[in-house]
Amino acid sequence: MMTSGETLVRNDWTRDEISILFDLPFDELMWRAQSTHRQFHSHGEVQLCTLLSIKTGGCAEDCGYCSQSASADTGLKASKLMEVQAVLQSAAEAKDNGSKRFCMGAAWRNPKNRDMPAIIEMIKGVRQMGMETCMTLGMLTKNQAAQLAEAGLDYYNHNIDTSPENYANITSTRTFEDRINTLDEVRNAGINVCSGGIVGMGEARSDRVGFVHALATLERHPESVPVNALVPVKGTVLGDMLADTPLAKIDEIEFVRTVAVARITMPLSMVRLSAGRESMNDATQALCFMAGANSIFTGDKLLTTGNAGENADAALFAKLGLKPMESEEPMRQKSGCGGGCASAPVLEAAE
Ligand code: SAM
Ligand code: DTB
Ligand code: SF4
Repeated sequence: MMTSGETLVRNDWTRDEISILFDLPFDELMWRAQSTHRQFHSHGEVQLCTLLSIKTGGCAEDCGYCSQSASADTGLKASKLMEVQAVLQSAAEAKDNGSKRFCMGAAWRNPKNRDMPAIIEMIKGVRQMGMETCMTLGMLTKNQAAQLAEAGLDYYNHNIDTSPENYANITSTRTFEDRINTLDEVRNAGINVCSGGIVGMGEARSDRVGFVHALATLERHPESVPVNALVPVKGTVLGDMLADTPLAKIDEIEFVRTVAVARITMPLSMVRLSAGRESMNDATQALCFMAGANSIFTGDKLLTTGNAGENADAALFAKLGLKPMESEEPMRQKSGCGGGCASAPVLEAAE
C-alpha cells in the first residue's frame, strides 16, 4: 500500500466498498473519479493505441461474445497467422497515424510453440519502430511468457472479462482460474499486464462490482485496464441475446459508472475506453474521459468489428480539447508499479 496526497493505492478493496462507489450520486462519483485522475495522470491527454488481428477466426474457445469462436455462426472467414512483413507494414501505418502502442491479437486458446519464432520477430520489429508492443494470444505457459519477455514485449492483454461467478455463463471452455494463472505467468515474467473486461453482456450490477473487485485486489493492479462495451455480433450467443432482448443493452450512465469506479480503485492504471465506442455518442465518450478513461483504440477497425475511425476521433478530440498522449505518463514510469505494490517508491503528483 502507498499514499500520494489524499489517495491511497490499495489492493484490499472489499466488494461492499466497490458497491458503495457504484451507488454514489453520479455527480459525486464523477467528482471523485476526476479528482483521483488528476492526482495521478495529466488531464486532457489520451493515449492512442492501434489493434491488428494477426490471426483471425476459427478459435477453439466458446466465448459467448466473440465473432472469432468456431462455435459462433458469424460467417467470419478464418485465416492463418499473418506474415511478419505484413504485420510490420500495418504497424508502420499505425505509427504514421499517431499511435504509440501497437496491439496484436490472435484468435487462439493458446499459442503453439511453432508460432513463437514469428511472434518474436513481430515484437522485435514493432519495437524497432519505436512503438510500444502489446500482444493478446490466449493462455501462456511459463516458458512462452519468458520468451515474450525476452523478445521485449511491453504489455500482454488477457481479460478477466466479468466477475468470477459470472465467468462460466460467458465461456465454458476455460475457467476464471485459468485466466488468473496466465496473468500470474505474465506478471512473473516481468511483462506489464493489460487486463479488463466487457460491460453489457446482460450481467448484473453485482457482476460489474465483482469484475472491478477482481482486478483491484490483484497483488499489483494491471498497468492497463481495458473497459469494453459489448459489440453485439450477429451469430454469437450474446449478440443474438441482445438482438432478442434489447432492454438488456447496457445503459450509458452505468457504463460510465464502471469506468469511474475502475479509475478510483486503480488510480495508477491506464483505463482504456475500448470496444463499443462506435455505438457511443460524443457525450457518452466525453463522460468516460471525465470519469478517468485516458486511452483508446484508434483506426476504423478493432479486431473484426468496426471502430470510430481516425477522422471521427480527430473531430471528437478537437471538440473536447483533448490531445494525443505523447508518451506514457512520467509519473507512472517513475512509479514502476501498477498499484497495490508494497515496495513502490513515493509518487509525485501530476502537473
Ligand atoms: N484469444 C485471446 C483471448 O481471448 O485472450 C485474444 C483475443 S480476444 C478477441 C481479446 C478480448 O477482446 C476478449 O478478452 C474480450 O474482452 C474482447 N472482445 C472480444 N469480442 C468482443 C466483443 N464482441 N465486444 C467487446 N469486447 C470483445
Ligand atoms: C480489449 O480489451 N479489447 C480489444 C483488445 N483488448 C484486444 C479487442 C476488442 C475486440 C472487439 C471485437 C472485435 O473487433 O472482434
Ligand atoms: Fe477465442 Fe479470444 Fe475470441 Fe475467446 S475471445 S473465442 S479465446 S479469440
